[in-house]
Amino acid sequence: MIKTELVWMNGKFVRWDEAKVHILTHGLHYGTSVFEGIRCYGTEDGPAVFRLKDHIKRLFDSAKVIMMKIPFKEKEIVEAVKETVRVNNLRECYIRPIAYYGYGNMGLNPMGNPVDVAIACYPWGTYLGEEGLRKGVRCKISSWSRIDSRMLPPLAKVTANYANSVLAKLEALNCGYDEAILLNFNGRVSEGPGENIFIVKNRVLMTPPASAGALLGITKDSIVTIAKDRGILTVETDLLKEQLFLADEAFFTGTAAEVTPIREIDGRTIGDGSRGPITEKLQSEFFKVVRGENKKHPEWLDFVR
Ligand code: PPE
Repeated sequence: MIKTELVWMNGKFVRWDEAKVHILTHGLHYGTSVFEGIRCYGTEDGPAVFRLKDHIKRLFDSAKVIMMKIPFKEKEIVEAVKETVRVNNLRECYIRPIAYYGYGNMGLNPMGNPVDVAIACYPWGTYLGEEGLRKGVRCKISSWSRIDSRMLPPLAKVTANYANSVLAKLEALNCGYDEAILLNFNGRVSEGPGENIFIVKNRVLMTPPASAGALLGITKDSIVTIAKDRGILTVETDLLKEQLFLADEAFFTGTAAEVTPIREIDGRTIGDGSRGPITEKLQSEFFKVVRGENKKHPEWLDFVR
């Protein structure tokens, strides 16, 4: 990981190497934290954070689900994110805000602990490799099911959820694949461990709904909007894994993953085994929007200067 200078912790900047927590931090033991992943891109008007307010809204929504009270206002965190990018003098970066039950009491009841908030930012290139972005990645349908909302809340970005994602990721890597695809308890396609999933079939874009356990992804929403701008129809619908195998194209979306084509799933080649034409169009449009080259969605860019 590439270090930067300063990390925002509870309203103050501390040096990167001093941004530490106590070993008995509640969130470390019990997964009682909520977080976001945000990207800032370089534009001709300087660095711009992509859909910052939407990400911070989702951070507070995640906190609400786990009954955590973040001791700041949404607006304060929005400003703090911009300030963090500014003081670190970064043109492009990944931003990781986290709110966690801190140090005070052990035991499952988190309520006696402070809620601490931190924001770090650092350079993070492509999530699944430069080649993955151009040619597509190879995926394994996971033997781990996506968490079900009767166990853990898949629509909230709670760190506890990510044990499920980590298991799926490790399995896929150990089996020689690049990434996992998780099915839910009903055997329907849900999402990747850190990405939403789309297929293209007969020129129609299809993606699982929230009720399939898929995060309300901000990149997903952006792609649906960009597709609509270009007259491409999107339907949110349950998908079976055979529909993935028989898709003309498939791709992941996510802040970290951006728009990553999928070229193979469990040994089946998707389409012609490379980035499909609709995927390519949406991907290139997405990069133009985030870098301010396509000016159709100015409301999505928050300039840091
Ligand atoms: N599903 C999950 C489970 C998920 O974690 C993410 C983001 C998405 C879908 C896509 O959501 P959005 O970023 O709003 O388009 N995953 C974050 C963490 C990835 C990581 O490895 O860490 C991210 O992309 O920042």
